[in-house]
Amino acid sequence: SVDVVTIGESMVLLQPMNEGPLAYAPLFTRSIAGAESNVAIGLSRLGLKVRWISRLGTDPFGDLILSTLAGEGIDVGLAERDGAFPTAVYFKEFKGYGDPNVYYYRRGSAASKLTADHVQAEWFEGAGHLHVTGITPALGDGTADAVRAAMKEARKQGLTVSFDPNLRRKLWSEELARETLLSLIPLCDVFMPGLEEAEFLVGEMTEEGYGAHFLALGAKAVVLKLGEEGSIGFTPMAAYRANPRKVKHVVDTVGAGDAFAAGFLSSWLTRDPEGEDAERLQHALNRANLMGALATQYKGDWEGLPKLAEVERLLSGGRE
Ligand code: KDG
Repeated sequence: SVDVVTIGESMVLLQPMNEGPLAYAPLFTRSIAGAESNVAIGLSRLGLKVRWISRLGTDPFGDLILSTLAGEGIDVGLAERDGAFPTAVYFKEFKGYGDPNVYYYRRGSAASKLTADHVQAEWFEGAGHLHVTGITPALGDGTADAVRAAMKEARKQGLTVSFDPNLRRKLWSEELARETLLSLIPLCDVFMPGLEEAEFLVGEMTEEGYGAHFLALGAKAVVLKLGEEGSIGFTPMAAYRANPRKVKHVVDTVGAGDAFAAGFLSSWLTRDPEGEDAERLQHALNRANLMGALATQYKGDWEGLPKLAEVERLLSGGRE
């Protein structure tokens, strides 16, 4: 059986060895990344069984992504290969402060050719939960339909669904992004936007206002990421604010939201679902904040993510 299925594009990631303008970066390290596979790695390290679904070229970079994720214990057996289109690549540019810039080389990739016709009932068989993001619907002509079809099929088979809007402004227009992301919220159980994304979607409100608004759209839990301020979660029964986990030195913020999602879901999906909402939110948000914080301390989207024993040690007061 599988705890979590996730669907989305992963790319080869090239990171300059040094800070500074990408145009003058002569040396790179090579990794892989993608919001959904970052979540998959986080969940797998925390002890959950994860299946990752995507489309890759029949190229060496596709092989690299598969072997990396398989090496993390993730089931990649249902990922498709497509000989007609390539695996995508992206680059980071480190400035030495703030969020790194990202440059995508992904238009026309194998994953961007995902359509609703590809969505298979077997992707969800024996699984408990589906995690999707707002990146996939931004990728191609049919990818939004594919995400919608996957969310519906998952629900039909009794899975719960989480949705991180992961707004990537470089990938689509504001109007289409807003309309599409809003239309997917009623299909999810757990909606996990950042504060800026919430504002992008529905305009400026209080945190409580966002919670109430997204619950009214159909989510059963809303998790608002507040960055350095921590996070706050809402269900119809409860609200809980979790203090941020302080970090000594931020190296790379890319992937922190995915680590947060993995931390939240690893708790939310596995602890007593009959428990009190406030207590469930407290446990899940504290783990999520820790995971997000740890992800920022290492270069790369997921390399710094901890295993479960380390998370438990740190949350019970252990030192970093
Ligand atoms: O959340 C991290 C992602 O942004 C990164 O891995 C690349 O998937 C990616 C994307 O589309 O931005």
